[in-house]
Amino acid sequence: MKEKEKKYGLNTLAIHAGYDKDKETGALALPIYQTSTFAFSSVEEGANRFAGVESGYIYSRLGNPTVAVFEEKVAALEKADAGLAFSSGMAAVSAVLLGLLRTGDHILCSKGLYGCTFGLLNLLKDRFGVEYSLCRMDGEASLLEALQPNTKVIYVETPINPTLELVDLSMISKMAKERGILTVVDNTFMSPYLQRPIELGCDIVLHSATKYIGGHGDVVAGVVVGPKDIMDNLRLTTQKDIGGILAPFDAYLLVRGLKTLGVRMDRHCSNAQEVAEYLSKHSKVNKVYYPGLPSFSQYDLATRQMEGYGGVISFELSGGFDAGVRMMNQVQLCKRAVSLGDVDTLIQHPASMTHSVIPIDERKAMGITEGLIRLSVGIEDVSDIIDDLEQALSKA
Ligand code: LCS
Repeated sequence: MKEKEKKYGLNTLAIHAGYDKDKETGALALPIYQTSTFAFSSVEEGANRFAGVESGYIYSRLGNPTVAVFEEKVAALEKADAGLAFSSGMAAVSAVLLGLLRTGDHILCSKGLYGCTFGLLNLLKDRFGVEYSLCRMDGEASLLEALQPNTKVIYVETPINPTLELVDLSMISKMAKERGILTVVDNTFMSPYLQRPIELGCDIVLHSATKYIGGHGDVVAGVVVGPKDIMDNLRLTTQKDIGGILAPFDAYLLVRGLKTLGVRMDRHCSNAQEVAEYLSKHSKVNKVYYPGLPSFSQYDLATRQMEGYGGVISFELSGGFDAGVRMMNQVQLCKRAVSLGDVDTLIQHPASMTHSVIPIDERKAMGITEGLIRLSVGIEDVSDIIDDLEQALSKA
């Protein structure tokens, strides 16, 4: 973050960090540098850029001005030194894990992960000999028991997708630091507006920017932020050489989306709170998982660690899976779709959709029952969302 930006609040940074105006034209909206390559004014200039003795662009896989603004903005919001943008959340996750781990290392993960992250861990284990284990991380004792002498990274989602179980980030970052282990947090469910793991002592934060960062359901992207030395290393290795980079137009959409992050997140939170309270009183609903309900088992931790409870709710219908299918087939305003964090309300069934690649026993251990439904509450009028759920539930 630039020195003069340090005094700004998150809403100001979301609009202004990383870009002032175009130096040549004064264009206030971010220009889309839709170019694959950059012309050098001399051979010497090209050689100096390749040698790293002169700054400047070379080729868009190695850096692009539109993409750089997005990277800087997310880094400013997450209070990180630097950021790297990717073509998807999974490109970001794989660049981080491949960049930090080598054969023989162990990675300790929260018990509950996005399905494809789980798939990637298995690929790393089977093909590259990187061991992983899953741990509930519900206290220092369970973490101590799960740590191994070769643990190099602790990787957590919090809230965990889709059960919304939380991990105490201050607790794990402290234990990791004492042992020289890096902590990586997938902050997709919260966005930097609601949770900033680096301020809680964690090292690296990543996002599926497809979700709240973009916010409008029109781009698939990922971003990683953290200490400059680690980001520089990832930029020159797994970002450059694997090459899952972000396109300039997508970076433009993300920068545009980020400008309204705060107002969107406030509305996601207030709508989700009302919907969660409505669902928790409904006779056909067995259980509601939402960190903002005082009945949520980790409500105190949520209140301490997060600046809002987020927009995602999971719930179980008393009629089980069949009732869930009936209900999901009745919704009209809420869209039957995976993903989350869009301005539109989305409803999905993790066991058959986002988490279907996880074997059923593992899924059960993660708390993903067959009848669990996940709702990503949008920013429509909340009364319309509740009316739609009411008519769908009446037929469940
Ligand atoms: N991390 C989390 C927590 C996610 O929820 C997802 C995608 C990813 C990483 C991967 O990001 P992507 O490559 O899709 O940008 N989650 C999805 C979901 O819950 N429904 O559809 C995708």
